[in-house]
Amino acid sequence: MSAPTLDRSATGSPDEATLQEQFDATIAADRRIEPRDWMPEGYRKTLVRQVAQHAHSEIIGMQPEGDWLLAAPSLRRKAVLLAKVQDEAGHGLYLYSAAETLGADRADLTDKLIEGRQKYSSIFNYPTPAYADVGVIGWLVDGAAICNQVPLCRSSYGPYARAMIRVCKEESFHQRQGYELLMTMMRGTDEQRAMVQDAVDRWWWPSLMMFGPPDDESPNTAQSMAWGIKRHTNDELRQRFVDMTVPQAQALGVTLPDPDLAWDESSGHWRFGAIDWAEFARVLAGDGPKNAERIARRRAARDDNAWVVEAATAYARKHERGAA
Ligand code: BYC
Repeated sequence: MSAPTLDRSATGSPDEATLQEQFDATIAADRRIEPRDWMPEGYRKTLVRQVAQHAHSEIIGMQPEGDWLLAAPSLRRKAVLLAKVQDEAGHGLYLYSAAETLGADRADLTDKLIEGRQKYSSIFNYPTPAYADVGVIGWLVDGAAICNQVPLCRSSYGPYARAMIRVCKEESFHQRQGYELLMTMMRGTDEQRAMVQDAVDRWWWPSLMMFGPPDDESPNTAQSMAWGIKRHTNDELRQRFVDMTVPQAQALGVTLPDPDLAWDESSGHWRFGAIDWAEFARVLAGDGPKNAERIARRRAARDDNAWVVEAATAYARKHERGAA
């Protein structure tokens, strides 16, 4: 449901205090803020930060799996992977469009990403040396993304929440294709099983880091939850992911690389070991295994394809003039 539209006719423009009151009432009633509505500058900035970072993650996230497009082991696997990687491009496009409804400019956001002034998810700075990585990304990375993004379908900003609905449907397909790929490999040879286990060992901890810093070190969570942008804290979603994933690992027949992982009867949750937050900080600071390569490739894509943007812009202008 959208926010009540302000009546600006009787007394001219309402003052800032009235607008703030109206905004607070919309949030308190759990209704959506739409692009036409007044919003506090902090709310707009927080959304641009999160939505842009999310969009960048989708686009940069095409690279690790994209590396396997030319080496997929069969035509079927290639078609599935191609569809998945194309979906990620689509997610990036919806999200850049959502950011544009907040007044952001897409080319400017891309420049900020390339210049290191905006972030993208830490997870995409890890390498994909084996084909099993494609399956593990689908299972763990898309699985973590679903845990994080399903609640965002109820985010208070309308265009972001609506984009998330379609994104989550597609992520479910991604997660299943990954799990199915891994099940096939686990039914294969000893070498294939070893390849899956090695990929799980490499991706497990970075997947837990995707949810962001622990709650007591997350500067943005409290305000983002008060505004209804985020619906759960980082630690709540991380726990949900672990609880969901451990039985899947058991069904698959792989071991999660955490000696402290144990079922806690009293809380009804899986307890897990300490996350290496120093590694997370290093990756965020640009010092992960693949940071430089990911950004160099994104920069080359922007520069090499600038002529397409120029040609499309000139074509659109010509048609606008014709219509006028
Ligand atoms: N990586 O206060 P916090 C996909 C930053 S792609 C990097 O907790 P917040 C897929 C955070 O930005 C899906 N940075 O922040 C695609 C902040 O720094 P700034 C990606 C991280 O925003 C292709 C600082 O740390 N999903 O599914 O309240 C193939 C403090 O954090 C990370 C999304 O983007 C990280 N992991 O919460 C396959 C979800 N974590 O900005 C799959 C949308 C934290 O102040 N985003 N930081 O400089 C969110 O839900 C939230 O932004 C986060 C962080 C939970 C990630």
